[in-house]
Amino acid sequence: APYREHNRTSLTKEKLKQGFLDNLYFIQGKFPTLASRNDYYLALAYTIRDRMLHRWISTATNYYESGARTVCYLSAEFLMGPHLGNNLVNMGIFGMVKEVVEELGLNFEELLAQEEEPGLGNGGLGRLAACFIDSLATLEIPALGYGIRYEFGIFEQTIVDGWQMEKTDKWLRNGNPWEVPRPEWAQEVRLGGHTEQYTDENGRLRVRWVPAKIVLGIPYDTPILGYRTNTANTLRLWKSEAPESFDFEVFNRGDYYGAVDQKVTSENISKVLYPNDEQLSGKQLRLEQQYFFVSCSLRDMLRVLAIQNIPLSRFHEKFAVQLNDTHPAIAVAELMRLLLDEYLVDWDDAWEITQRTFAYTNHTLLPEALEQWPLPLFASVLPRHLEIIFEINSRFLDEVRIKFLGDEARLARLSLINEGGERYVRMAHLACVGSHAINGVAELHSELLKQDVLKDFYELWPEKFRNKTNGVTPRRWMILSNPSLASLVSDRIGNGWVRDLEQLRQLEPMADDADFRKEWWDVKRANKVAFAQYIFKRTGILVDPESMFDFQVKRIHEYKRQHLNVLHIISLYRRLKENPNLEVPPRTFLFGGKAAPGYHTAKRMIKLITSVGEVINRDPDIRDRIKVVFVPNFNVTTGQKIYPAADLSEQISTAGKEASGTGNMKFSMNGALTIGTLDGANVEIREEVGAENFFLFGLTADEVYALRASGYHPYDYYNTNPHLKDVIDLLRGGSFSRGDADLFRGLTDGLLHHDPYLLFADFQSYVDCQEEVSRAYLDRDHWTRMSILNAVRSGKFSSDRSIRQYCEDIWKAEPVPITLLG
Ligand code: 26Q
Repeated sequence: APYREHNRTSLTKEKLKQGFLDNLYFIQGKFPTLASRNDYYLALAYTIRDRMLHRWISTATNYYESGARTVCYLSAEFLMGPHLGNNLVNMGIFGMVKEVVEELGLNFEELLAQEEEPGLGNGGLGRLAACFIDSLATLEIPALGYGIRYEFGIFEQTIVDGWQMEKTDKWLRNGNPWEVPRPEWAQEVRLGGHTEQYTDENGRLRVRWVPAKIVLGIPYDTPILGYRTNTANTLRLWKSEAPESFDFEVFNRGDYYGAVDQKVTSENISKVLYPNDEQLSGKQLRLEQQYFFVSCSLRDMLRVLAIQNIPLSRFHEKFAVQLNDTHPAIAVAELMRLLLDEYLVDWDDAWEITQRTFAYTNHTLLPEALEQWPLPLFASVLPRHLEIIFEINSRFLDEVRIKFLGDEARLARLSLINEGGERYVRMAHLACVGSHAINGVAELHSELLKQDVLKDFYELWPEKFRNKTNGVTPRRWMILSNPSLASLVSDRIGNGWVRDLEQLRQLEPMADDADFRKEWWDVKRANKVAFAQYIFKRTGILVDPESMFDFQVKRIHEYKRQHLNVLHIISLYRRLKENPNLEVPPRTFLFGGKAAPGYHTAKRMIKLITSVGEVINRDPDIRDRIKVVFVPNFNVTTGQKIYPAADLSEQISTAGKEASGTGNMKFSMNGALTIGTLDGANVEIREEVGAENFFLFGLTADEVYALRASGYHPYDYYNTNPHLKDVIDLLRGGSFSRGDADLFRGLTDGLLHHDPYLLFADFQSYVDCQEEVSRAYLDRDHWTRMSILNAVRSGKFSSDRSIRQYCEDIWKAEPVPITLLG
């Protein structure tokens, strides 16, 4: 068995150490006295990568030979977080490698922290994709993640004078040891230009697309290990480049600078991740990005089909392609185009293959967030696709006409083209029509899709609609981030729970065991101490680990209602000032999250949080009782420190607005209690952990709907609720803006006169519920009991469960266990 003995693949401590020093010498070209921390990190990363390659190659060979059905997860975002620690956990060598590193006199934590996280996503949707590819590998499902290798990921956030500042994310500056470029599998992508009709040699009328430019997509592959399996799947991200030959043509015409210019334009396509909540219209580059990675990915699948000698007619049997939201929905038109124009397949056969290939996941309930592209822009980037979309639409509307005779309004609502004024292509409609399955990401969300956002499609094709409640990987979000909790659990029930999270329920009886509760509390306490040190280092604010750590971390958005949290904080502050004898436990309110750079209200919400914090944290009467902290730059890395240190998780979106949420699951798994509305997956978390272990407040989605229908008047709440009035008046008077009554005028006026997310309607219920939380925290035993029950009843929220359901119900994909070569 040559590979098992090999210096670069063996998992013995001695060989690991040898490999590490070899890599420092032969890859970094350094010896210990001159090596930087980054040299050591890279040497270590390569040592681990060496040991992954054998599994990766074995996996590829096994898949090739089995010809197995393959899941392709198409996503514009993969928010992976750092690879090193996760790979060590999944390979089962975390402890051994830590020892090796420490025996060499190095600081292991420091080396792990040296990795720049690949932040190739905005938030929930991108992180979900990352959890899903972890679970796919762990369940030994043949799968690839396809996406874009952005040169700049999500911006880095700093806070200056209480405001968010953005810095570009240069995650590749020190090199990326986890990826392997595969230039031999590059794909050409056409863009722009026009179409022409011609008659082929058989006398048939055909269409030719004459593009204005061609760019190259270079795949960069990253191995994705399963947890203690031999499987190493692939994340394949495309980087755009200028094709040599195309450059050359321009060069020949004597236009050297034009050629260089072309090169720059080509490279721009994969340059930067777009933030969500950005005004879309006119963002040609974003449409080009979407088409670029989709086209590369579909052509890559066709390449695999060809080398495996599988006929084109069986494309949908070989590949199950999941569309992560509408960002890759252009795939429907692109597969049609490839089949029709390049492989000369008939329309009906092409359409059948297409529909049987794709499935679509929706991630939003905000109608304004549904992607639509202005027709002129679409026509100029993808002229042939627009023709195909018109043809799909015309055939589709014929079908609707037969089913709903004479219902013209319905036709207009269902059409792939929004014709009300400016014309747009509706990407969600394209995804629905081109897919055999459509799913939401939590029970409530899937129901609301059927009743509301996609109602017309549901009435047309009820059989296409599914629910697949989101999940998160316990490998990153428990084992790696909260090792003390993980070993407390494994000490009692072994480690079967890591692959089968429902096993945590075996610990339910331990909630009544005082010794176990003490150990549980101590773990939480130690995590809080560590986080308090982190806060001090990052913000200079001292917080008391004895206080309740109350977190709201997520993208900053009005519908997520960080400002409702702030209104409660102001109300509590006011009550404590008025009545210093109030018995409330000390609490640290922590916020984290990025605002889209162009979303001005969200940026002002950050300023609101930091401004209220500044007043409270300085107030000598209050600062030992409550503190307000904004943790800068919330991302995967900081998340891994946050969830284990949380007592309370704020999930307070307006009911009916948050599709699922996944942070809510990470908190609960780590023993935080939730204060939340009946929104997204909160509903299911409450079902699982028990209503008595969950702090519920606020209107239900139905009540929200009814209130809006009957006319919502936020000003009436202000007038009739003196507590609310006091809070708003303090804000309006400048108490938290050093007398500047204008700083938050826009926010308060918006609430008083519009309040689209019903903060005022939920205010009193929220404040009352927070009082209940405070009372509960005073009873440490009872709180710990609830904390334990939250964690051990969160088995449903493993992404392994989600992926099993996708495999069974949508993808029809089965495990292929990997035998290692050699
Ligand atoms: C679209 C067009 C142009 C530029 C950017 C975008 C864009 C990018 C990202 C739009 C939306 C997103 C991200 C959405 C997202 O993260 N949604 C969240 O998905 C989670 C996983 O299902 C859910 O848990 C959250 O409820 C949902 O908000």
